[in-house]
Amino acid sequence: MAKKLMIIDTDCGIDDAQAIMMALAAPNVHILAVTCVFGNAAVDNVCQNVLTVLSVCERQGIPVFRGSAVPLVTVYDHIQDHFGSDGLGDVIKDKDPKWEEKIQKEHAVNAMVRLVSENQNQVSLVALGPLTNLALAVRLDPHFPQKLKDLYIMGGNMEGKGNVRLCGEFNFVMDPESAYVVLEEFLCQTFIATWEFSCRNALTWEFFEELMNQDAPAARFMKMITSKCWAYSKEAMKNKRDIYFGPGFVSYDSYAMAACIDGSVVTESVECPVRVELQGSMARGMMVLDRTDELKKSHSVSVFSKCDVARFGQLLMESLRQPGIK
Ligand SMILES: [Ca+2]
Repeated sequence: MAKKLMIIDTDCGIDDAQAIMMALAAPNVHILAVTCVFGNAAVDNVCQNVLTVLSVCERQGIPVFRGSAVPLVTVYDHIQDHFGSDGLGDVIKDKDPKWEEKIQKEHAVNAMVRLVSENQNQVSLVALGPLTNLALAVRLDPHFPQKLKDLYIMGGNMEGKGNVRLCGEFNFVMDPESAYVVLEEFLCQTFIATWEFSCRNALTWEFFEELMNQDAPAARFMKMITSKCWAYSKEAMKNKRDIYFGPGFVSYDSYAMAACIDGSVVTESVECPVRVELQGSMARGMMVLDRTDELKKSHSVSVFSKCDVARFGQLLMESLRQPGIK
């Protein structure tokens, strides 16, 4: 069976690391590139984090590209240290002083445009951070979206609930203009795993323990980076998320990735046009679902609403059993 070609665009925090490992573990996936964007950490940190993840899984052959360091219009406001200031829980001591030499010289956006042009209608793009690189790609090449096979996004919201803002999700709030451009101009098949979708399909903390305590380098690495991170602390999560959705462990980016790897993970979706709000003091960056066709848009997207949590959990488990026996 031909492998699924994939480009992963990431702002590599802990959940991105988990999602990348899931792609690395998937036997049906060939990763063409990992492209980096600011978000959970500054873009240079993101590059280092991706290199670290690839090294833990012994997959250093996959090219890593540096992309946007700031949003399209606004200033990069590092609103919270959700996963620590380096994006991976601030626990990694031995940073590689030569990391920059391992990053490709080509800019991430140029690489995306090139790789997708070379493999037209074959590449799945999985976007796990702010959508700045994607917005720039469609500006560089207006035909970029139609050359994609499909697009998977972790971001936005579907019930008007937000994490970093009252009704705004982190990736979209970090660069609302880019999210707007992508959702207006990427007319390819598009799948969205929103914040609420991930939270509604949380796994139990018992599952989290079992996941982290597997006997493999990837699991030990994940256990280390989640060890001091409040976002992975059962006790510390008595916050907005628990108030809305009840307790549980959520690996946000992994849902979009799992859906790309195995479509059967998603069992129900809402098909409708969507738009990102760019104005307002409360709703800027919020995604709205147009179920009554008020916007008169020609393009609909699939917004995930239900997930096969058991299958999702299985993909997570397998992802931390790396590197596998060769
Ligand atoms: Ca992310």
